[in-house]
Amino acid sequence: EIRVEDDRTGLDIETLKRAFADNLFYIQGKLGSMATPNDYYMALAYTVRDRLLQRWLNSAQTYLRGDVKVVCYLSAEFLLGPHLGNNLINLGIYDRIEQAITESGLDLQELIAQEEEPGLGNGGLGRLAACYIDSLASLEIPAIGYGIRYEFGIFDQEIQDGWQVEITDKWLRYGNPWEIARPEIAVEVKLGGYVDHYVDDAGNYRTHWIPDREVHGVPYDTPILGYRVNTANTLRLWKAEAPESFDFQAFNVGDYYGAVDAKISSENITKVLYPNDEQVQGKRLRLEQQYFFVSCSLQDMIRLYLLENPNLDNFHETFAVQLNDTHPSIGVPELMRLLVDEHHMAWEQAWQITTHTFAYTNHTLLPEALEKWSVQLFGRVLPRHLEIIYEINRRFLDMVRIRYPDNDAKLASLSLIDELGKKSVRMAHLACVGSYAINGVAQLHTELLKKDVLHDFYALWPEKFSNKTNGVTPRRWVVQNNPGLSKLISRKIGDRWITHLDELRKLEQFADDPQFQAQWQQVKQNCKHQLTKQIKERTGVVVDPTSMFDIQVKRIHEYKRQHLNALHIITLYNRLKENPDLDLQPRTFIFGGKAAPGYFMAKLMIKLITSVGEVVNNDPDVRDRLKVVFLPDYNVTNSQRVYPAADLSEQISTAGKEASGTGNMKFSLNGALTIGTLDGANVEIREEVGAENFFLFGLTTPEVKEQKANGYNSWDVYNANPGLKKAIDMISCGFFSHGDQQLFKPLLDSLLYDDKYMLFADYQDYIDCQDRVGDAFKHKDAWTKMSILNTARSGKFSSDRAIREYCQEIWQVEPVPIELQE
Ligand code: 26W
Repeated sequence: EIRVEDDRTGLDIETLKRAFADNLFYIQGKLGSMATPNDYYMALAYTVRDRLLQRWLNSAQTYLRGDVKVVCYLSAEFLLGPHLGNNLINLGIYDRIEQAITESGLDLQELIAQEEEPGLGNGGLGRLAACYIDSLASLEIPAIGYGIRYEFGIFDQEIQDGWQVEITDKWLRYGNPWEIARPEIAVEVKLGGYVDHYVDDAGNYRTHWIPDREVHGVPYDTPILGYRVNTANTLRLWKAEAPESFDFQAFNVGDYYGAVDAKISSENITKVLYPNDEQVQGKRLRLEQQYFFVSCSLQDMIRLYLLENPNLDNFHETFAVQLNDTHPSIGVPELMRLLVDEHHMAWEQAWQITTHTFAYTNHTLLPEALEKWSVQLFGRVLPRHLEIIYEINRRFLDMVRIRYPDNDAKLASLSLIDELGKKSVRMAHLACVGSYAINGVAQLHTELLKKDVLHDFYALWPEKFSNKTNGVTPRRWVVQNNPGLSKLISRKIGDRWITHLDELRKLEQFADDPQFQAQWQQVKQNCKHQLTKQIKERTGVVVDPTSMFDIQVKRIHEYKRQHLNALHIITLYNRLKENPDLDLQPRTFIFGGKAAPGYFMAKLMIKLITSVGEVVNNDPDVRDRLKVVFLPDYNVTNSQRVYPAADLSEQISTAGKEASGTGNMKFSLNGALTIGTLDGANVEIREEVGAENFFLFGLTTPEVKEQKANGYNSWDVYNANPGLKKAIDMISCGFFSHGDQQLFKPLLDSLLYDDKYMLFADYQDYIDCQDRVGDAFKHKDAWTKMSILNTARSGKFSSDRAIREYCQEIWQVEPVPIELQE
């Protein structure tokens, strides 16, 4: 019997080659002779997508039919990174595809590099959402990711004359083979207008919201395949469209342009990702974005639920809805509105369901990042929701009054409405009141939430609070990005570590083994070579791959203190200038990260780094021992070569400011040592890898507080510390700016006269610690041992562990394996 493998599902080399050729011809409409690299990429992407569709449809069907609880992860950001390589690995067909592509006369790496990454996020929070949906699928948990299909994601960064320049991210330009639009299940979202209250014929109080605008939400679905399982969950991102292609009424009275205008204004809602993190702007369009995607998502859940159930009474038993920060917290009054106004449920029952549906993750301690909406703006965009919030607040404060009689201060501090200054809605308070669970993202962060930011809520409901330390997916951050290391590990301990990351502990026994150390060093050296090549290509700077790679990649922010790192570089530079014979460990300092376009100080920090680089890299006295590189356009794709090549990971935020950090975990997993403060998850990384394998410096959170209370004065520190003074004075006198003494003045003034983030307080300890790092790096074997132990002991920081905790302790969901019937 001859078995003909289907072109769309077959996995043997010949079938894969034929499918690839078919897709090039029938989907891209190209012959080999005219195909561009992008055509080849598209043909391959469709070949791979075909092979996961069966899993995707079976998963969706199983969830719909079965009596299963589904996690809905609501996030304004999903920083996915490219899909192709990841899907090849999760499907387990990487090697076969590589062979098929090679035999077709092409290079798989080159095709993979064609993909424009969906950069639908700013940084940590968005990337965490991407790791979590990977783990949910890999753990076979029924889940839907709900978010926004931004037409333009996070901007592309160019460096011109040392400054950041923003370029529009046109990621959809050449089409997106991974998504499928589902216009047949589009939903309607209302905005603006006013609210009517009336009594219906049966004597019921009813509410009617008369909006002044309506938009359609069209879902675009992307499959999220788990690692070597049949589960393929859905990421459902909403695009805003005008209800009609244009407004016929306006058109008929001759206002064609007016009609098209209305269409444009509707579609604006999902045009562009706001590129600020940790800084709220209070813009109307942002509120519209948040409401739009949350309303679409909740309406979608209700539609799905009513396919199988007669009413919404047990909605919360089918859906656990996680709020990724407060950005989707408008979901609380929206679900109330849908249940009470549209489905005519009693308030009390609706509140029961709502408060058993939502759980809230906080991601930041910075006061300027806590979302607040002016009541005035809120009422204009969402008049009915403002009423509902007032009613939630009235009932909530009645409860508070019983708990704290005669305590107006308590009422004011807990209220959903901030009455001081411009009246505003506190979204974190709304999220706390509307959720059955509240969590922070690292132990220290959760403690600080309980003690400071959400202290009053913790006093009310201690049982709602828990910690869920962040994690990252080992599939992308080790298997895909560091194949050399992955193969070395699997040869030693098998490959179960990929889904059970704690098994990396088995590497501990080889940490002293000279042969294993040599192999480990070889892998690191290869990665450093590759990054060296990329640095040359992308910046023109030639670096020494045997030097220590000292790396800080993350959003540029004063609290993350990239400028403290710069002060260290200047200090080393000065030492070398004073003593050219100094026995100094050669180092390459690598930076990467974007600054919010409106954050002047962060942009000036980039200019400082590039300016220091220009001087240092071109000074023949130090050239072979210090190099400074600013890698432009740091994103998921460009980070791929970075983590594997790091010797030293810079995690130097002011204690008490970084909620968790996740880059710190990616570095440690890839065998970098950390120099860091006791902040965020650094605390737990140090606990896991051992204090002797971690370079600790800096004030602790209580010490920061104490120094501030005792009138910390950075000016005095500057005058008392000659090394610091010299570094600052050089910047100030124009040494790094061709004599321009004004350029860096705003940055220096903020340090000398305020130093909100305590750079000067931590300066000397940082320098001393860096000296210990330099000494340690001279002893190759001891360093390699520490590197091995960092990897071996980082298993805790898998997003699989984090998701298991969410499943058991918050969501109460179980795995549902998917059968793969043809
Ligand atoms: C509204 C402006 C805005 C936008 C985004 C404020 C705050 C945010 C995010 C919460 C910022 C963010 O990404 N926070 C990071 O979340 C990571 C995942 O939990 C943590 O690891 C980082 O420490 C935290 O900074």
